[in-house]
Amino acid sequence: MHQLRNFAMSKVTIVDVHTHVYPPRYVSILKSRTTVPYVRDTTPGQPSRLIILPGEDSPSSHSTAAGRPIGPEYYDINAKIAFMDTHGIDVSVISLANPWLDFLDPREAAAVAREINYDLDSMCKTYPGRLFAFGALPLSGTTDVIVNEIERLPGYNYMRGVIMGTGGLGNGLDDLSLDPVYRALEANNMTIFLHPHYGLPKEVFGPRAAEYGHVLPLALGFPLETTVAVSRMILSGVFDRFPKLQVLLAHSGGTLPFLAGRLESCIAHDAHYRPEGRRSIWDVLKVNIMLDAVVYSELGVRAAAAASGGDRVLFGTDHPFFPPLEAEEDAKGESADGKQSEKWLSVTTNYKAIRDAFSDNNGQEESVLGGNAIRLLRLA
Ligand code: 5CU
Repeated sequence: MHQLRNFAMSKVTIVDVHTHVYPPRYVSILKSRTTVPYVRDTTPGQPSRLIILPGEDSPSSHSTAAGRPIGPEYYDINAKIAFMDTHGIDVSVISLANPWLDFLDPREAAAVAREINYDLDSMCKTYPGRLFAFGALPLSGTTDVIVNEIERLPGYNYMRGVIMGTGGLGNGLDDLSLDPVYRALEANNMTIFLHPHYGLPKEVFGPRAAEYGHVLPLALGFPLETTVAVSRMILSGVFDRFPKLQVLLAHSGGTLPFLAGRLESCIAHDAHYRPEGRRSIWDVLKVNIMLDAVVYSELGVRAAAAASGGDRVLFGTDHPFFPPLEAEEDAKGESADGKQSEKWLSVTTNYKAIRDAFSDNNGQEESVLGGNAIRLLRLA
């Protein structure tokens, strides 16, 4: 059994780039809704449940497939800091969790994005130096509205990019209508944190899928969704048109590190797809892509480092998702203080994967734990 090194005691600065929050204002929006996404207040004494994924809105089931209990770790920034302290994390780059602002009426998207970004920046201000943020975009609005919000972000102190799902304006991330958005992000030095939400069509998982809770959509649907989305960006030439655009891929890029060679080969053998001057996927991986290390295995971290370079892999936790099961059961929507000091298996597994992946490579582990994020996201 490995002993986890106490990173908090060492000089290594640990940065978590994949850590979410639902600001209270956003929780209020979810509470006002009755269709996915929404927060369902159940019977008194029971925790409210966060229903965000397609198909999890079945009140009869108490399994994980019927949403998750929502406690302060989802919306209270003090709970985030307590979690960071428990796990030796010095700095977190917080982001709104899925499904972000995708579902908003286009008429309200601009105002809500402004408010949520203000809330995120204000949370960062409460703990100067410990928190930075990826903002949210009003993607249901017009491109003018979206670009306008991007141009506001550098005016905040703590914004380092934006979190985006795979839907774009409704037609995915290879949609040419997104070019003004990519142009504005590149010009304003704002990294895209590309994160899944919609998964794969449920038919893919077969008629018994519900018996397996969230396992198939989260373990396979999420990473494959990201893989398809970023592959479409590459194929449509987004990185040829915007060669400085930076994209951080959730969950170590899904299966992109493993399948990049196959993608390259299929391109080389496709008579119908012959774009002029196309950059290779390997080049894009090393120049435009960063991969988080939220993959829970040494093998996965090694693949990420082999694909993008150990200088472009960044530690993350996915907090507040994947809590210990007992903490979920205890979440009563009140203070979760009693559970703040417990280490989360999801986090210790990722620490161990990073340590094991770089056991023979001095310095790389520290870079992945924090140095890369500090350099690439300008957190110094
Ligand atoms: O457990 C989940 O549903 C999730 C989710 O929705 N989003 C995320 O980032 N991680 C886990």
